[in-house]
Amino acid sequence: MAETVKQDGVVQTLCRMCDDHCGINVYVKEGRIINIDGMEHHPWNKGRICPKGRAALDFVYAPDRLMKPLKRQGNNWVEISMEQALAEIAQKMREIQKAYGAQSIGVWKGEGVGFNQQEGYARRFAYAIGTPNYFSNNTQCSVARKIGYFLVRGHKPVPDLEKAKCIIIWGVNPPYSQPHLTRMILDARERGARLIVIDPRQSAMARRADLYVPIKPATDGALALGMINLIIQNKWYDEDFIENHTVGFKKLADYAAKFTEDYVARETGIDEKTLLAIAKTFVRNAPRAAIFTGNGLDHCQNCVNNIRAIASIGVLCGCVDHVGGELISEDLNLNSLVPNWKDLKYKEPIGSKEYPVLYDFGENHTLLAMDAILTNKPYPLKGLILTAANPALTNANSAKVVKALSSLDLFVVRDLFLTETAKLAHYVLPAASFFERSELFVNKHFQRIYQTTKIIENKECVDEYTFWHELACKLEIEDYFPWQNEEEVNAWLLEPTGITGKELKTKPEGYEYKPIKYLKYQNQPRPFNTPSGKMEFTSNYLKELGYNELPEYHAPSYLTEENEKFPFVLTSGARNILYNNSRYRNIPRFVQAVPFPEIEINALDAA
Ligand SMILES: Nc1nc2c(c(=O)[nH]1)N[C@H]1C(S)=C(S)[C@@H](COP(=O)(O)OP(=O)(O)OC[C@H]3O[C@@H](n4cnc5c(=O)[nH]c(N)nc54)[C@H](O)[C@@H]3O)O[C@H]1N2
Ligand SMILES: Nc1nc2c(c(=O)[nH]1)N[C@H]1C(S)=C(S)[C@@H](COP(=O)(O)OP(=O)(O)OC[C@H]3O[C@@H](n4cnc5c(=O)[nH]c(N)nc54)[C@H](O)[C@@H]3O)O[C@H]1N2
Ligand code: SF4
Ligand SMILES: [Mo]
Repeated sequence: MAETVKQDGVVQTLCRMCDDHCGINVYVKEGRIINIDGMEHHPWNKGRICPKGRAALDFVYAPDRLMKPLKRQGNNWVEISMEQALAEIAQKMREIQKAYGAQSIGVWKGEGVGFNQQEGYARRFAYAIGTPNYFSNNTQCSVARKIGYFLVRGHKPVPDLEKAKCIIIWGVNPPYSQPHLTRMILDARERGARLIVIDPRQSAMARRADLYVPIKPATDGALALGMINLIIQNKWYDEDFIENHTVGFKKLADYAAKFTEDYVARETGIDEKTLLAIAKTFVRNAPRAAIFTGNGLDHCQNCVNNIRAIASIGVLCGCVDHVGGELISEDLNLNSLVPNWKDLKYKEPIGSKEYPVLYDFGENHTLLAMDAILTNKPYPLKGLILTAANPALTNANSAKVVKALSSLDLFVVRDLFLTETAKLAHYVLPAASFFERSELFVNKHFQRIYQTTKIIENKECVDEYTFWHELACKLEIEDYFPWQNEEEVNAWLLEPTGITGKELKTKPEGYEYKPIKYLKYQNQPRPFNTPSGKMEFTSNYLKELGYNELPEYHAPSYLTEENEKFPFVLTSGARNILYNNSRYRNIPRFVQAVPFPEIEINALDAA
């Protein structure tokens, strides 16, 4: 039974059943959370919550939730105290470090805790123990988009959905993955904005669109370059913006010339008329036009360059930071938990040779970690401390993942449940849920900061900070984690901003740290965060690494290596509203509603 921290009544905080952070009211009575509903005046979800949010109680009070640290003994689990577990883990870590070096231990943070403060702790811990091997779910999440956009623009834009006159929904499925954004898009549609959906599947959003574009998977780069070609040939671009703020226009124009209507139609399955309609609709409404992208573009071959091409369209049309266009959100100057990696003279991180760009963007490849564990190349990876991830289910090639994780000398998993991944561990540590911690969260769409409230407590289910802090104490590296608890961390993070935790408590709907401004790049000496300070249609950084400087299109292998035995193409993702990646499969009413994995297939193909 959880102990309550909060008195009876209503606590306003954020839902963290997915990474969207909707505002919620949490009703507490006699030591227990008894109900949850949406916070009316929260600008993000405006009182609405999805079924996962409503199921937060089933998650937090699940009967199969782990309440005690477990240690594997042969085929059995034995309960031990947190104190003993941490002491034994620290001892084993020292042995591995002595035998194989600091780099032989990896730290892994999963989507269960998202990309914010909790990620900062894990990265900081990796740095503190001297390993370059930090892994996260991001290798298989949206890092391709981050890289693609940053290479062209130096930032990842936020589509100004509320003011746009044309919205392209490209490889993203908001009704299922970010439900409240759907309302924003449909509101824009009601106001007269044109809606185009580019997706191989006729998604729910596609059925509401003015134009639905059923593209062949992973050929999005060809479509984008076809649009670019039309825009350039017809001089539909923003000459002024290109002249003053971009590099590589001529080279891009020459390259895109290959993407004629015929060629694009052959690659993508999109005919000439539709291609023209997409380009014209976008251009007519630009600069109040925005492309909203998602995982459909990340999870395929040629993803980074496909995304670079897509990122170039709004640049050509002057949508950058324009009202109703693609905004540059402004950050808040919080203290950073992540030290500068490049300060340390590390041994080469796993995957940094094969994927140097990924590494430059702060990630190491999780799939290559499996190879390193199994082959000891480029060097042994013997220990792994993993929190909030279930790679045995969520990483590609599950059989290999299971084999690799089972062969570690030390595998520690922190989770709320004994997952398929946890079952492979030597130690499983019970983790605090989001109701059991207080953290800061920055919503870049609205430029607001939030502080969530700790509502309940379970003695041995410590929060992420306490875990890293206590393990650091055992390893005598506590200087990196000098704060006594998360509240102290929050105060330190806030220090440079002048905002206090006390102030945040009075603003559950969020504290607007900066009002949204447009065209901020104008009159700035170095307007964009790219190597040239301009928007880059061509990348010298990539060229120096031996890659093509242009957003080159390569057809996916299912098109170039046709295989009669396998005539169909499977795309995964396209989320279910009840589940979040591997999560919530233990909630009985969800399992009842959707008991089996589902696949969507055309009836003719199925026949
Ligand atoms: N309910 C729920 N919500 C979630 C999650 C969940 O599991 N369940 N997961 C969360 C996470 S971690 C993430 S990263 C986000 C992801 O959410 P989104 O970014 O929306 O990504 P997906 O739902 O994977 O896929 C989006 C769309 O891309 C399409 N698609 C597939 N291949 C291609 C292609 O080659 N080209 C194009 N143009 N489209 C393609 C799919 O058919 C799908 O409709 O959702 C988050 N929200
Ligand atoms: N085939 C296919 N594979 C995919 C995808 C796809 O579309 N198709 N999507 C990919 C994407 S976008 C992502 S992000 C990854 C996600 O993959 P993972 O990083 O594995 O994330 P999840 O499955 O969301 O959650 C992992 C674990 O976090 C635990 N958890 C929940 N809350 C907490 C907490 O507060 N603390 C701790 N310590 N643990 C907690 C949950 O119980 C769960 O076991 O999967 C990827 N895998
Ligand atoms: S979308 Fe649903 S699960 Fe995600 S934060 Fe909002 S209410 Fe919670
Ligand atoms: Mo993700």
